[in-house]
This record gives sequence, structure tokens and C-alpha cells, in this order.
Amino acid sequence: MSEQYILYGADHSLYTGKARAYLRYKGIDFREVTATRDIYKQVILPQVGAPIVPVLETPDGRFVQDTTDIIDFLEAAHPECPVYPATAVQRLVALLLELYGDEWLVIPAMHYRWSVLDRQREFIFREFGRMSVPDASAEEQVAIGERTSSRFRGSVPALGITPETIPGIEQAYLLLLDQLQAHFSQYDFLLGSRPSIGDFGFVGPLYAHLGRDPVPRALMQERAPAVYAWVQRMNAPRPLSGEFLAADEVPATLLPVLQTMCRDQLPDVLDVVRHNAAWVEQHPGENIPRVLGMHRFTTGTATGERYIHSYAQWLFQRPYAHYHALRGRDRQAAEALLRSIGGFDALNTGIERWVARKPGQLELVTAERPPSGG
Ligand SMILES: N[C@@H](CCC(=O)N[C@@H](CS)C(=O)NCC(=O)O)C(=O)O
Repeated sequence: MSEQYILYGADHSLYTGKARAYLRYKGIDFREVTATRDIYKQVILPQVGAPIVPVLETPDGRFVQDTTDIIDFLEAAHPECPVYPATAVQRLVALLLELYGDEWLVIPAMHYRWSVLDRQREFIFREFGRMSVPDASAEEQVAIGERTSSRFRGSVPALGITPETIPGIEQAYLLLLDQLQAHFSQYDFLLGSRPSIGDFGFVGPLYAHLGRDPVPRALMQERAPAVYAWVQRMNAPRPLSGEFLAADEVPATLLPVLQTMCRDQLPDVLDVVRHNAAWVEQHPGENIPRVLGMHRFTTGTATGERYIHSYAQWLFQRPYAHYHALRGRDRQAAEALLRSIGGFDALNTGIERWVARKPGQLELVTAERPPSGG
């Protein structure tokens, strides 16, 4: 039996980048196996039930899918230098920023991969082809990649990326780069000298797409070199080093990022929560489909339609449950933070139906309300 963990994924995969950076920071012994066509057939589909990466295989042969579950599984097994801050407000911020990176920054990430395809076509298609068939020739890989990437390319309009929304998406991303440039000029990571779960949420979109695909990488290097340097640090960290800032401090440079998140993403998430509840009402006992139609969304100056991603509720429940479990001074400090970033109302909107993930499927199921409620 191997003593190593195995991470099945790919260099150009957003969520693989999140899990990889985490494994490296924790100094965990692992090897990465490219999710080739054969690996999908022989490992991922039978073990996970769906064609998705990344997937972690543990040394004792268990499989964990979903980067948040992967990280939580590994945090329990390797508790040294936790990536979840122990203090109330930093932990809330870290969980909110994970949600932002995972579920919202995927919009600029997918835009800057697919809308500028004419300027990075060979690279992108070859990455997809190389993943499926690593020993094919470069030319074959480009042709294979063009076919195998069609599912991802095809999801671009459903993510809300259209000619009408693109100017707003770009404006919002450039603003984010400027805000993060200011932040990372002062701090190594989001909350100090140790990466938190928020950093891992951010590095998915900011590495595999925005910090690696040729067109957005050049943009990041030129406009936000401190952000690019953070991406490099995330990928080559000093394992188990660093600390979160003392006294539960949240850097002032993060507040504008959190304000944008609360303004743009939280209304979308609350609408997902409503749609999930309505669906459960109408289909008692059934799984909740991954997508529940389309709804309006806003990012920066752009307004459009994007898919209702039921999963977003599951990630949102993490900061939500953490906040509702706080008492006394911790609760007051978290409330003050939420009021200052415009997130108070969203985090105090009741969740009628809680959801959970279930092994072997991507569709969510309903869950008990946690004791801290909300
Ligand atoms: N929430 C999941 C998302 C994983 C994900 O969307 N992976 C992409 C590649 S980066 C994929 O394989 N998508 C296929 C699908 O969603 O069906 C995670 O954190 O692992």
C-alpha cells in the first residue's frame, strides 16, 4: 500500500490548483496523477460517480471529492498549522473569501480563458489535450483538447459571460486586481503570514486561469505584480510556516474586496438558497439538481443572467453556521465586521432548508438545521 496521498487532477484545472497549494503548504506527502481519459474511466467515475476533478486518494485507499471536503479531511488528519483561523472574525472572513474564490471569481477566470481564445488557442487546447492523452503529439493534443474542452467552453454563457456582461466583468476584475495589489504589497497572505482557507479559495481562479493562461497571466504580471508574486508563493510555500495576524485583526486592505463580495455575490447566493428551498418543497426526498435554471446577477456594472448553482448554498452555510454559533464579544465583533462590509442582512437571513453533500454524487440533499441555527 502506498504511503502517499494521490491527487488526481490537471495543471490547468481551477480546483486542482486549490487542493495542490493546500497539500504543499501542509507539507503532506502526495503525488499528482493527471486525470487522463483512462484515469477518468478507471478511477474517477467508479469512485466518485461523476467526471470531476480533483479527487484525493488516501494512503488507505479512500477517495475524497470536492476541494473543501479534501481540505477538511486533511485538516483532521494533519492538524499542525491549521488553515482555519481560530479567532471569530478572521475565521468568518476566511470562510467568506473561500466562497468568493470558489463560486464567484470563476466568472473572470472563465472569461479570461474562453473569451480571448483567439489569442491563446494553442495553449488552452493543448492543455486539455495533454491532460486526456499525455503521450499524443502536440498537434494531436490541440485537436483532442478542442473536443474535450467543449463542455467547459459551452458553460461560458451559463456563467453569465456574454458580450453584454463582459465589460462589467473585466472592470470588476481589474478593480479586484488593484485591491489585491494593495493588499499583497503589505501582507504575504490574506490574513497574515500564513495562508488561510480564503487564500486557497482564491488561488484556484487566480492561478490555473488568471495567473497561468497566457493572456490573463500577462495582465496580472503587468498590472498587479504583488498578486502574481502571491500566486507563486501559494504554489511554492514554506510548509507549515507563518501566523495569522494577532488580535483577530482583519487588514483594512481586505475590506473593499469583502464589500464587493457582499454586494455582488451574496444576493446571488441568497437567491440560490430560496430556489433550493422551493425545489425541495416541490420534490420532497429527492436530490437537488446541480443547476436550477437561470437568474439575474450583477457584477460591477454588469447585469445579466447566470445559472442557479445549488452547490453555492453548501459553501455559504460554512461562514453562516460559524457566525451563528458565535456568542458574546465574538458575535459582536463579527456583527461589526459584517455591518462594515454590507453583509449583515445576508448573514441574518434565515435558511429555511439546509443542504448537505453525499458521497458518490454531486447533487445535494437536505440536511438538519445545525444546533446554532440561524
Ligand atoms: N466544488 C468542486 C468543483 C470541482 C470542479 O468544478 N472541477 C472542474 C474542473 S476544475 C470539473 O471537473 N468540472 C466538471 C463538472 O463540474 O461536472 C471542488 O471544489 O472540487
